[in-house]
Amino acid sequence: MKNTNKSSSAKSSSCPFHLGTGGERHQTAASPEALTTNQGVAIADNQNSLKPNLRGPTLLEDFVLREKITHFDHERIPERIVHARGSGAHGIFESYGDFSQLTSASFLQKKGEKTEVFVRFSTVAGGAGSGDLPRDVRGFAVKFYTKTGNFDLVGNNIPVFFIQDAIKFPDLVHAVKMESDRGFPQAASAHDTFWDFASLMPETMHMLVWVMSDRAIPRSLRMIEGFGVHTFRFINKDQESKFVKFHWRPLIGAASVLWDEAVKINGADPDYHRRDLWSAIAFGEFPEWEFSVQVFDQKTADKLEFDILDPTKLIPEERVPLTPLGKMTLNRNPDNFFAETEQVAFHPGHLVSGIDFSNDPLLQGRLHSYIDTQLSRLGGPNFHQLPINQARCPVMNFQRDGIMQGGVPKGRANYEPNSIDTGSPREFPTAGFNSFAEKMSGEKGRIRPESFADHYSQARMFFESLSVPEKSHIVSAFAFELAKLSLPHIRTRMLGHLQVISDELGKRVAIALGMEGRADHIELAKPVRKLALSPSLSLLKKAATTLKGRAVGILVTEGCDTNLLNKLQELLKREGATSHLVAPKIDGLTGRSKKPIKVEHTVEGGSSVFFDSVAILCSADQAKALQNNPSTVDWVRNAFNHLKVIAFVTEAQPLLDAAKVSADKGTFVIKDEESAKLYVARAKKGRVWERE
Ligand code: HDE
Repeated sequence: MKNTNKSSSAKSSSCPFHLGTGGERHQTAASPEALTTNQGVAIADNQNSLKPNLRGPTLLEDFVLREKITHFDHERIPERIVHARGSGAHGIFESYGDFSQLTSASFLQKKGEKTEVFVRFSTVAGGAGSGDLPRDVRGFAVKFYTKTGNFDLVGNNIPVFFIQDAIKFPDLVHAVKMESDRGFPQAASAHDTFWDFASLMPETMHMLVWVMSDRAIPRSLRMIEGFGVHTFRFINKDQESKFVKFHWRPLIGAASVLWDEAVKINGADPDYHRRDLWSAIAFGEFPEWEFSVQVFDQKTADKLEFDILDPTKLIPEERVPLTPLGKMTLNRNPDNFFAETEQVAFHPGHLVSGIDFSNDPLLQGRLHSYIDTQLSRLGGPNFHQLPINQARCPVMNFQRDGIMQGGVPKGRANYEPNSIDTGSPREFPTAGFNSFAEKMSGEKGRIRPESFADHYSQARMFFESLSVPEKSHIVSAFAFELAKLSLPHIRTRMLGHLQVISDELGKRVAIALGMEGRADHIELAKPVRKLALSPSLSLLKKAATTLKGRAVGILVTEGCDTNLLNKLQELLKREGATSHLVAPKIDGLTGRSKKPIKVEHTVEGGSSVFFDSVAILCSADQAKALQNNPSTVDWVRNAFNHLKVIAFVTEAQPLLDAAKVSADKGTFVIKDEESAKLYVARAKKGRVWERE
């Protein structure tokens, strides 16, 4: 589709709108093109509206003004009711091989087959202008522009969901978003209505434990896992079908921040995740994910303790391992945020041959919602014509007209079959989309299967599969959220549920709240079962030993050891980390070598919460001076409190003393390359959990 905002002939020097170089107002380039209206009419005056006299009212006939203001008025389209805040990127998916045994999906037929993708990551509850680090689920939506049509995998970074049936979604979203009478809180689940709803809906329990876990406060969008959540089907060319669950795994490892960091980051840089994704791609550090499926047949499904159609349950990898299918690399930032990230329209119903739905009642409801939402969000039924949504293969049908019709269909026949236009498209039984021929019988009704009734066993399995720090974070998160409630009966009801999920969880949260013995009694539909643990659900147990994609903050001062700084930066670069210089001042800094040092942040602007690890390279006299500087002391103190591995030169000791940093397994004195290497080796292992 052509960009219609610009006259396509305007580039030619013979264009009537190509201005000369003499005397025009506000002219910046040597020979600029004329400003025009959207109808291509050159604008003579872009500074003053049309009036009947010098001090008179503005005239209705000023079409230049009215067009400009009208367009401006509608610059924001209605934001997504959920997942409003998002960040997008273009990329490539590359198939690892020929998976035709499993699926006839065209993008999985050949090793090395490349398919363009566009990905949009998002938070769920907040508005488009909210911060990047609330405690929330992250959307992970991928549009594959395959040569046989677009396939949208519209998933999340958590493998299960809050509810089992689509009919509850508006209730869930109303409950979690800002309360409708007061308009707050923005992007936060820590309020009465969310916990009221959740505590009355036991099916939310498993998801609640996930949302209170570290998964809900990711370190970076490059470091989240992704899940299709529902069970889908693969179908091969012989119409044989297997069930699949979709997974994305970040190649640099999944990681999270601490809650205290999340709170501080949201204040210090609400665009932290968006900036991080954008910068990584801009600097050629392309984020990568492995795409896998858990493949299983009906026999395996029958053996599982849960119904595979229940989206509040997962299938542990220990039961059905992942089959890697390919790799996705995000390698290009959008050219225009609105045109691409905002206007991209995902829909779980955008499916290609070889993939099919399951009867998961949550997925089934989504199939209506997404196309419906685009009608008002993007203004009509032609949203597929927007460049970001266009299929990369021919689109040929008899759908016509409608608001914002961007095409000019030719020919007389706009129906099928027809005998007028012999070249017009026809149905294609062999390679067209065919649904799996599933046998169905039974009685119609508003019903839910008994096999969906156990809401606690997997919640317990998840909690008990985690490491000690991860469990503690869940306890603190529940305590934080429940302490925020103004209605005590919701708190005691929730404590009742937590007690059922796990004795340990219930007790620890109750103690943290000072409410031991106050939990409500919860009537269970089914007894809780003891399930085998699934260590693969723990982020820490499978944490990558790497500095790839990680950021190291280096505090430098006037007169610091430039030689050591260079060596440290070189070592970090070799490990794939980026180093960021932070100093008391942004300009005019010189090191011991008297050479100027280019600084990226001041201490106030470059909080240590932005970094995965820090190094303190100050000169002796500056360390003494900075002892009395609260921002610098906080910078160091926060790094220590947030369990970061810290390197420092001996000259920095007074500053460390002021920040009450005591030596431990995560603090390293560095003086030369050898000692810096020891620091780097430990920093690769991540946080100093012993310190927590
Ligand atoms: Fe969505 N969801 N959702 N959702 N969802 C939307 O579609 C909806 C659900 C997810 O970056 C909306 O275009 C219903 C599960 C993502 O543009 C809307 C139900 C999962 C995104 C909608 C669900 C998701 C959305 C809002 C229950 C994980 C952002 C704007 C039946 C598997 C996509 C839009 C993007 C967006 C409806 C449940 C993921 C209103 C009715 C489960 C990642 O159509």
